[in-house]
Amino acid sequence: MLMDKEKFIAGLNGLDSNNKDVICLYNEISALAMRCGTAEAEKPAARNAYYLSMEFLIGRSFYNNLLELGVLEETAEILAKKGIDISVFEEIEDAALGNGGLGRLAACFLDSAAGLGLPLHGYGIRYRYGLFKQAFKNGFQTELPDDWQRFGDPWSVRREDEKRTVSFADMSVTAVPYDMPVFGKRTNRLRLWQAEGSDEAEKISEYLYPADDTEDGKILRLRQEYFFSAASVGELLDKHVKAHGRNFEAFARYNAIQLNDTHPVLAIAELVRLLTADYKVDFAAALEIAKKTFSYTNHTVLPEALECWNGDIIKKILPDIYALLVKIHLKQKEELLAIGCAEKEIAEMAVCAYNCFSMANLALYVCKTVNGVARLHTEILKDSLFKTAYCYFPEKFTNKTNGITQRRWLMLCNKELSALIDKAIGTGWRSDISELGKLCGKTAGLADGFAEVKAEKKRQLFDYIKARDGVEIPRNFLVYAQVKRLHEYKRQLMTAFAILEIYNGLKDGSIKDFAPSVFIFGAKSASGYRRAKAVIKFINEIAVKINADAQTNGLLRVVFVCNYNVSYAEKIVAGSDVSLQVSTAGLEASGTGNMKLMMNGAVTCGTMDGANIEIVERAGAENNYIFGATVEDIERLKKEGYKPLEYLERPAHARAVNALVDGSFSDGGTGGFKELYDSLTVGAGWHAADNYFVLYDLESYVDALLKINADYKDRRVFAIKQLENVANSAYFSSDRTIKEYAEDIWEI
Ligand code: 26V
Repeated sequence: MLMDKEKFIAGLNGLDSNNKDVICLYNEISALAMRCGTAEAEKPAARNAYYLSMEFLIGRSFYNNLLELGVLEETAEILAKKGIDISVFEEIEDAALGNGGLGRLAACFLDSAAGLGLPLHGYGIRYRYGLFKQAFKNGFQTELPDDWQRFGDPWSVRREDEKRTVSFADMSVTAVPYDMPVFGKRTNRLRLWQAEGSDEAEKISEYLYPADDTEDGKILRLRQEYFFSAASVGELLDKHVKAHGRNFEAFARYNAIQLNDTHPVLAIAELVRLLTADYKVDFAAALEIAKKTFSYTNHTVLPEALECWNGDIIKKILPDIYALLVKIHLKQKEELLAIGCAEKEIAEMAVCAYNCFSMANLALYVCKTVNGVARLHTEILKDSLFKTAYCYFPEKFTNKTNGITQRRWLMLCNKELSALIDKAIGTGWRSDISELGKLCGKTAGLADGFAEVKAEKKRQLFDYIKARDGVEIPRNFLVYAQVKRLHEYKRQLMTAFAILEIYNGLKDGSIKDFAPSVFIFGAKSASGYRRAKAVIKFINEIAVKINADAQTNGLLRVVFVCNYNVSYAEKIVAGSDVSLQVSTAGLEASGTGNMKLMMNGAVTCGTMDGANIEIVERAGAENNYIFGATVEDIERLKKEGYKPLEYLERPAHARAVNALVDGSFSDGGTGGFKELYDSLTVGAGWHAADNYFVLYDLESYVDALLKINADYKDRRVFAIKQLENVANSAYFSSDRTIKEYAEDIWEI
């Protein structure tokens, strides 16, 4: 028993709800669940895995925790008797301690591990303010602080007794742990550190991603990374000594540490520092222990995201770590020479080059395993980004295709589809997701039921959009959705051009028999990312114009929902028909939104990139819409010399792209639209024209969108395609991913 259910139900029945507002009820019910849910002590596991991550994008905990505890339905019933609709708690906002895919993946992993009964615990930072709240002012994104704790934080427990000190050259900081239980078959723990002690100290856990375009910003970022890495590793080592004495050889036998991207990589240096300085372990032996303990996951191939720290900055705030990094660097050089690496190869793999410390190279050198997050991505790591390291250490490399938790992304966000699945194949899939495959072969018979479910989820989504964003969408419109962070490589701008081409085609009559459709966007842009912000403004301008056009608005609408977050995503993935995954081939490491949409029965309209490839492989090319340049095409284009202007010769493209600069839309005098236009046509100091190949792929993109639109006319056939995606989505459950990590890497 995970929870004392009787106690919870009795407590809930006895709850006096009179004159209490939603926030008060939320806190009381959550606290009751915490008291009943954690009554059973965590079974200690001999060997544990730890997930070190700068981000945990948890979303709203209330419904998810009650679901995991097995009391969600009863809670809804009891509250209904008291005259309270359980959906009122939707006004409690998300804990958004992450930016996007990487942070949400961390949350899905914790959910899956607990669900499978595997001892995986999270370590991260308890930011005072999470990812900013997005507002639109005249179509421009503005950012507001996300004061997520204003609703209280009933799911966390502050552990005063387990606080620690993290030292920097110029200050000591107290790291106070806040524990969040992760419910499932076993209760695991997410431990988030809060920095305290002085105003300066508190700054460390104040903001997720403080701007790092200044030296002060960079130092703060480095402090954040070291702060949570050192607190976590220090605690693990203390616990080890308590349990096993100074038998450090055994450390890696009891602890597996997964580094979520390069952000926590300093944990490696910290472990070596503690072992050598506090316990007088010999340096080489300490490094060997680290080599057996750590594993590293890479989440992007974009060079601007691969962290390198300037040696002077490290030396200034972490002198001991600096000294150790130099030692590690020299040891690495010695080892590489010994196995016969050439100078050039050593330089490519070096922990330090020109006084810059590469966190990726440090991870590659020390970690037991290195993994990419989709098959193609891992291949790219091996062939390009980490080619030299792969050449010498091929045994380190492994692929772990991402996944998503079906509990939040199907059972919780789509009760209607879940019920349909129950009826068709029984409820076994709820505890063993591989049973979802039993839907294969039954999709034709379920098509009508599925179409009804989709219509209902769309109705709910459109109501929500109307209430939140004030945009009306007529019933039964075909829904194309592109929801993800805003980045040039994800090519929301290409979708904007495609919409303009369709709009122009509807107006001049060249596009006929168009099934009424809406394009839904959801995305936040980094606050200093000018081009991404210009894209948001551009799409908002397009939406205003198209939605107001009485000639076409019965056929085409556009909405950019404001403040897209986990809770909004839950509505959109359930209500969409088409999942737009149109990144430049080779650049999206995996994508996970693609999996959420697939599991809810959206067909993928996408490029051969990231996990799209595996999605299509499983759900069938005939049930999805793949278009555009492949990785090989892009390589060839780069070699041959890509000339984007040639593609602008097509009048439809020219008209759409010129809309940026011909006065059709206003960027409020910011120059943002001209900058986008120039980035496509002439390039900039740091890149060639159209370096994300928007113009190259635009034609085949529009064709794919129109093909989908035509196919949608046969609702039954289209519903079968959608169901084939649901039926083949089990592989993309994070339960599968976590099992692979547990077996191949963590050995838990
Ligand atoms: C970080 C940065 C920071 C500097 C500015 C440019 C830039 C661009 C991208 C990133 C991405 C950071 C890592 C990340 O979030 N990767 C995402 O990880 C997901 C989970 O593995 C994966 O599904 C997404 O494809 C990948 O983009």
